[in-house]
Amino acid sequence: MIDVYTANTPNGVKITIALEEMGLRAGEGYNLNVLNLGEQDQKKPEFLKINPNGRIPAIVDHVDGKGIRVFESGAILFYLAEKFGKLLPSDPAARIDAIAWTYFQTGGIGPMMGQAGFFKQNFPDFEQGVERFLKESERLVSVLEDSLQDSDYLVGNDITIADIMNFGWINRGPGYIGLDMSKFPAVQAWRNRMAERDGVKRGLAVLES
Ligand SMILES: N[C@@H](CCC(=O)N[C@@H](CS)C(=O)NCC(=O)O)C(=O)O
Repeated sequence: MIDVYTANTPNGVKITIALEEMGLRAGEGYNLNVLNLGEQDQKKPEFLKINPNGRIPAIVDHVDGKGIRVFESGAILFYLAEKFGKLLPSDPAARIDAIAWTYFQTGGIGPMMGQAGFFKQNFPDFEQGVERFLKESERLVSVLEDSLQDSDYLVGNDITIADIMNFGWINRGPGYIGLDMSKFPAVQAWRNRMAERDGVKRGLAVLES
């Protein structure tokens, strides 16, 4: 069994979506532990042993009597993809492309949308701050838009970890930061394509109750 530590957030949903897409089920293939971020569960000493950075998501995989801890959503999805041989293409060029789009999300879309939302909510009068992160978020979404012109998913026509990484943010981020998505029809179509998948639906639903 894999112990999953997560919450219903843009980063948190990636793990349950990936596991459900890989055919695992909450309570069968993995144990779901939902942390209360408001109560600061993620900063408690027992959780810091799993993720020293004090953030969700994280997992512990139990293999041969040993616990393998993995933190950072990109690393977790890469670990699961390698373990189960799913959601990462074997072709070398496609494989590294999926990993590159994974880094693109953790280094770009996530932090930029996160900061845009933070400034908008907490310092709405600090126009330069709001504008800077909103503009950069928009630019990053336009990169996705260009890349989705000729394919159903970010790397060809099959879902990979790259889609799950970016979906976590594109599903909710624009609403959070007030980004007009009408300029990005290919991203919207891809988001809808993702949202219609059974594994994605289940991965979101297990965190909604
Ligand atoms: N780069 C990290 C980001 C993780 C992250 O920011 N998690 C947020 C929830 S979406 C969190 O734990 N926030 C609570 C906190 O910062 O204390 C990843 O991709 O796993």
